[in-house]
Amino acid sequence: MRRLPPVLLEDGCSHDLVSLIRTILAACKEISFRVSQGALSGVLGSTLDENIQGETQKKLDVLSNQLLKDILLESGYVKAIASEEEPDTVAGNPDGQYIVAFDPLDGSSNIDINSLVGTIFSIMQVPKDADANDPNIFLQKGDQQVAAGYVLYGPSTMLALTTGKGTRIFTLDKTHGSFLLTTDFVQVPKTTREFAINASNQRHWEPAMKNYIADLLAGETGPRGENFNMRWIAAMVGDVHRVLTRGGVFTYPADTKNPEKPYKLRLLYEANPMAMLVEQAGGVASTGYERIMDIEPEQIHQRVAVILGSKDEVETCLSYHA
Ligand code: AFP
Repeated sequence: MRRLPPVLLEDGCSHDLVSLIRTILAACKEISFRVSQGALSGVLGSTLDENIQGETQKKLDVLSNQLLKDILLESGYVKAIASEEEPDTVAGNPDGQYIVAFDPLDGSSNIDINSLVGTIFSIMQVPKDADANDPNIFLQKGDQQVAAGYVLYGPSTMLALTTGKGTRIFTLDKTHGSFLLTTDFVQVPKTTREFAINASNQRHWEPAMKNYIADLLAGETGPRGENFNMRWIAAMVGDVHRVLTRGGVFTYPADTKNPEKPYKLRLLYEANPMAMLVEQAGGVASTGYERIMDIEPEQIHQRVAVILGSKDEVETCLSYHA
């Protein structure tokens, strides 16, 4: 089986980009080990702190953030980082040409129940003379990402990665510590009969999403004339991995539960990298009203509605929003 570095070099990625991706993966291997040790490594449970999103930080959130932050800032490739767990961007090497936005441990409510969690990352490029202390260097459209991926810490540790030449899946061979290519050029099936949404928010959704989901739930006796299956992992990495593997629609739509926070998922380090992975695999990623990777970000922790997955089904969902 082929290892990650030669695959990326054959795709025309620069040595620096390949080294940067390997740097991220070095931290992810350590996170994978800590996650698999669970209670034995003393990392389960919460800290007493909240992050910038007002969410209680889990010990593993803090640890994963520190591992990624330290290794990236010391690597020399990175001008600055933005993380879900950091209120502000953090400057690295002023001569670095890459910036990295990441969610160090997505799905943290799953940590203590030994369920799926993962790391999501987005890599962008900046001019050499850009100011490492200027947070505005992160305000780039998703289309400007040079690479995006996630590492899923499940029964096996898997990497989904794109550098703009398709989406590939690698599996961590824990005996050698290498990510080996296990699925080349992933293709999300165009059609599906599976969807993922947190249905407990139903009464707070916009009418378009209420109507769409009601028609799916009506099954073969409803307007769609087919039965649909529902799944919810409560970790976007797990749900998107299922979509990449066997198709489906994943959505975290707008809701009115908290009028100050109509969206849940973060644009720079959740929606954009997942949108790139899904589009590169032939799927669609939208807010319901616009393509996610067309959004001009205004803030590093900005949130958006997300509807992504199998092309035909996402387009059907979008037709309810038209
Ligand atoms: P964290 O990034 O705080 O771990 O949250 C995970 C997440 O943003 C996303 O991965 C899930 O799809 C979603 O939250 C789950 O939300 P619910 O709490 O509504 O199930």
